[in-house]
Amino acid sequence: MTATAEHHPVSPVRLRATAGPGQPEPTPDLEDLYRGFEQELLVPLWTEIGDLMPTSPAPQARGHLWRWANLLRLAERSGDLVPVGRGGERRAIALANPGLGGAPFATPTLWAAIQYLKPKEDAPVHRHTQNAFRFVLEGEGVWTVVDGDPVAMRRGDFLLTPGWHFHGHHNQADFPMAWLDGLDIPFAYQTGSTFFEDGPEQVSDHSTPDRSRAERLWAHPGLRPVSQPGPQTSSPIAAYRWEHTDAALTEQLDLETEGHPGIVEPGHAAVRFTNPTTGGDVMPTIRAEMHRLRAGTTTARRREVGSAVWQVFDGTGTVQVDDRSWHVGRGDLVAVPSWQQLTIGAETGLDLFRFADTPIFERLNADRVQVEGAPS
Ligand code: GTQ
Ligand code: FE2
Repeated sequence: MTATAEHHPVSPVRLRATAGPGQPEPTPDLEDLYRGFEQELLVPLWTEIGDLMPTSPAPQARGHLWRWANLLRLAERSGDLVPVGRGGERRAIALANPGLGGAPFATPTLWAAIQYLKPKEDAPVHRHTQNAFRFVLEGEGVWTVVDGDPVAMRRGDFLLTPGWHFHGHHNQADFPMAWLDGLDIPFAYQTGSTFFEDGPEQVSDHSTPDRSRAERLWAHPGLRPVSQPGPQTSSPIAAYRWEHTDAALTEQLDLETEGHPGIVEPGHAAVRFTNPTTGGDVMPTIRAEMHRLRAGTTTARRREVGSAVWQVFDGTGTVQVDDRSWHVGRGDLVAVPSWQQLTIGAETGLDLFRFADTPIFERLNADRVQVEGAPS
């Protein structure tokens, strides 16, 4: 191998001289110039401008549906065949967006996975800079232990594991449990901002308290402990319980019936999980919400900068992303890429969990929302 070849073993850059608006005349001299660019790993803007700077977002990610029944079947099979322990860390199976080249990314920023833990299994303790949450579609019997604080997981609960907190999971029941994990793994991966550390192999505390210490300290509506002033990066509430989320949505719709304000749009109630120390999103990179549509309601067509994943919690309906539409039921998951039009129609009453990367774009003043029929 020559010194030059070592410098540029194989240039990944391939440039083609093509005719077109704003393009120079394809000539042997131009081809020569382009080979020179390739040699030096250079790319001119004029061949790339359409892709790089579209007039509005043209994401590589695609709108896509994953059926919960299929995820669950494969998770159960993984339970038969794949151990959980140090190294693999978790029996978690990620949604891979078909537009993202096979990477285990639901969207360019968001990881979504089904995780499966069999009776009496422990998922080892670790911590990482990635922010994580769990959302429970069905089942119970697993406790996630966050910095030594065991947090029960049950249907409808939304649980937090913010970045750099040690966490492991243990299943104390006689039956397996599956749930949804959401993390900002793709964002951390693609920006090279990832740190990871092992904790003890075994979860040290196998106790099964009904309420975590974090909830006992923090989860009282409108009340915060005086000993803990000041804003915190992520919400200290380890678990947002379904009974509270459900009651908030029920009351929004009841208020609508009584003629009072509070809903998003007719027949559509929604709540956002928040950090009580700031009033903002639960974690720096992830927004999470619960939506409830009355039977027969269709949401306004809406698009926004940033990507999201929706999971049907209960009921049936249709989800349309740009020109694709799916009939959905309990547990089904849909990835919604940036700036693609979303419409949801409720066949029955429909409850949906949603998470999105919007806080990133808000922080950068790059957020934008467009709702059809609303003044822009
Ligand atoms: O449960 O700690 O789906 O670290 C991916 C990475 C779950 C977890 C995932 C993780 C976890
Ligand atoms: Fe983790």
